[in-house]
Amino acid sequence: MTERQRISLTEFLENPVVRDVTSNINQEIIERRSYRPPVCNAFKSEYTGVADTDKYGFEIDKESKRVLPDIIANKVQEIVSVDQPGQSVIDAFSKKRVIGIVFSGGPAPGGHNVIAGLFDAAKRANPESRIIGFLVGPDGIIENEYLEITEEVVNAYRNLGGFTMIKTGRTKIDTDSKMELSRNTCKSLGLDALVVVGGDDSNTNAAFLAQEMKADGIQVIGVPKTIDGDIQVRDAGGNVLCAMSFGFHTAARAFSQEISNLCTDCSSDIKYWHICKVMGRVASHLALEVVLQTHANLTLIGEDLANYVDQQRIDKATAAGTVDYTAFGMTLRHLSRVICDCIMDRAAVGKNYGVMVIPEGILEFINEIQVFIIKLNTIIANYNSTHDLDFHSAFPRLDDKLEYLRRLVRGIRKDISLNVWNARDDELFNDIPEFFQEGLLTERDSHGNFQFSQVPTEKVLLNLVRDYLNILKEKGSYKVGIKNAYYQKVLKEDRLDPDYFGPILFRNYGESEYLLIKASIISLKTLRQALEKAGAITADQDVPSCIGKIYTASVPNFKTQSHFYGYDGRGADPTRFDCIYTYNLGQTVFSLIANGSTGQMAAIRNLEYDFEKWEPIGIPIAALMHLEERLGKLSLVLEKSIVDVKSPAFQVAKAFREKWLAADPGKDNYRRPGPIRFTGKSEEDRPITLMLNSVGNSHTILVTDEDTDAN
Ligand code: FBP
Repeated sequence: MTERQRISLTEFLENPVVRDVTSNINQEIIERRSYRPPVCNAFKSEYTGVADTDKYGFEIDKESKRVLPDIIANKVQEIVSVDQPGQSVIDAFSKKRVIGIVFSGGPAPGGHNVIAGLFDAAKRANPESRIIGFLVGPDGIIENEYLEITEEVVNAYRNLGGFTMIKTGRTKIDTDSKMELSRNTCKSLGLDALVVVGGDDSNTNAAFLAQEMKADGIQVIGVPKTIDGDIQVRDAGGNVLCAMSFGFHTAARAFSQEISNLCTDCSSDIKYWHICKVMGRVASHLALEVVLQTHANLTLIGEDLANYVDQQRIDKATAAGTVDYTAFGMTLRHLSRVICDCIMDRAAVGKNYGVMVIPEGILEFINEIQVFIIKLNTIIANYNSTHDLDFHSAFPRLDDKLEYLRRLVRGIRKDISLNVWNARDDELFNDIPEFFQEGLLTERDSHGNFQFSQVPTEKVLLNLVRDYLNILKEKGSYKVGIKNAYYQKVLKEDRLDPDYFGPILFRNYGESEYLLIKASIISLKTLRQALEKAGAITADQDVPSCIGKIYTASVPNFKTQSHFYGYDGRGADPTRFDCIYTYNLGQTVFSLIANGSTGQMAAIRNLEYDFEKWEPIGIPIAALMHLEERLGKLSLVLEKSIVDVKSPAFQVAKAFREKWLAADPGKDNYRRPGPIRFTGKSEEDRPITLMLNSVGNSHTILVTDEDTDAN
């Protein structure tokens, strides 16, 4: 044996292999950093212009007209290449500029490429232009904290996920003093333009900043970011201007890979139901994309539940000459019943396992819960403004909050003039588990949004599902189906006649591949009674062990594992789609700035088609705004786009619902999307929802009752 060399740990750490495998830099990062996304045709020229177009129209909100007068007349702008620019165009385009950029809200993969696209375009137009990144979100503008973005900084983050370069934050510039401080920062830095990369609320902020700083000559451009995919813009005529915010594709693919792994795992050890909550504060776009990517067994889409009508209840009420208002919209209890039915149906064919996807924002679409959220929003907002105190600091413990609500009912607290909270609310609220009460009373974010990510929605639903499954178990309707061939084998091994015992034990003997124990047999005691009653055994005989074995195998055990997919996907490195999309958004931002636009959101039209068809545009933000309840009062905000249950993507997912539930003796129908691959060919290079909607939009899809199952 060769003698082993003795070295110190310090020397060992210097070993090239050790150094290599412990380095922060690996091949993936090197490849990502060196990748240069292709640019849209318009950006191939040295100069670009913007052309106002009247092709698209909007229904303008009166309030928007009133408070955003200087940007309300903005039109959609198409970015066009300018091949033979005049000197004035060259001068304006290539002027030395200082451009500030800020990330606002939750991270979304691709943000760094927005900066890279902007940086490259700005430096190409004038190498002396400067890009400034405000640190930790809008607070960086308010407090004048920034990072000078250099070539070196940009190169370190090209095509990489997160917002790590300059961080992000959720502060809203919503008071006169914050607006004044922001304006001072922009002026003191000599900014020509400010770029706000954010979601619906942040683009709302961008519009107000654009209005505020118009007189100072500081342009403001928004960029549609959010993994939630809820910034989708159409004009009044339904023309798609922005099919999807950036980051959605990556997050959905990241979640899908994890969830697909769970599909593989659960169908291997066949003992768990995996309950996967996926992000999306309100809209269920991510859940919809995940089901299309993975074919998980059961996916709830909030928007679909809101439309639910319980025909049985209506018929019953009509027959009794009454109206049942609870028949419209899904209640939590009813939803748990729907879930239980799916679980039971799979168990009946021996599949007591599966994968269920629950959108984070599902509670938004459950009427009874939505009412609580709105009422509590109003109460909290009212308390804060009446007392100039924060409700959550004033009542830090759950008990204090509940006592405050009780006092409202008893009329002891007169904080709320309108009667928002009554005895019935209090009674219903006290009926729900403490952790859920706590969730519903959780602090709203700075934009007044309910923080669904803080509520263990899956736990709420699972508790109801478990309770109901226990009832079904006691009633004898929830059973694991026993494969007939297995039953035959087990009985024959013990030299018993399967055909004799079959009709005694099963409700469907001889009719089905999977046998279901009779509903009346719910314990060893009732099993023995059934056998005795049929004369198969006498009172002093034991239940044959093979029959005991079959019975035990038929008893369902609902074992679950819960998962939350959100922050992990938000931090993923962008898909190639998001890399290209965001880099071109950055280029679009620069074109809008260089052509004097303000109050516009950079976007790419035709994202749903091949790259060659992509068209960079500017969308007027003010025209998209409308009044919405926030922090208990109406505020002007950008409209969130939720899943359209008439969209081709949803209709396809719905048509495959039964097939993917796979409550039949056949195989499961899971799809393996695989990991996010930066290089190499992948079947779909953009969200499946977008692909289906683009194919579907060129057809009129007629959905009939018979179409509900595409098996
Ligand atoms: P944005 O709308 O800011 O992009 O954030 C969306 C989101 O990722 C939601 O899906 C989620 O509900 C929320 O952020 C979580 O927020 P936080 O990071 O504050 O926990």
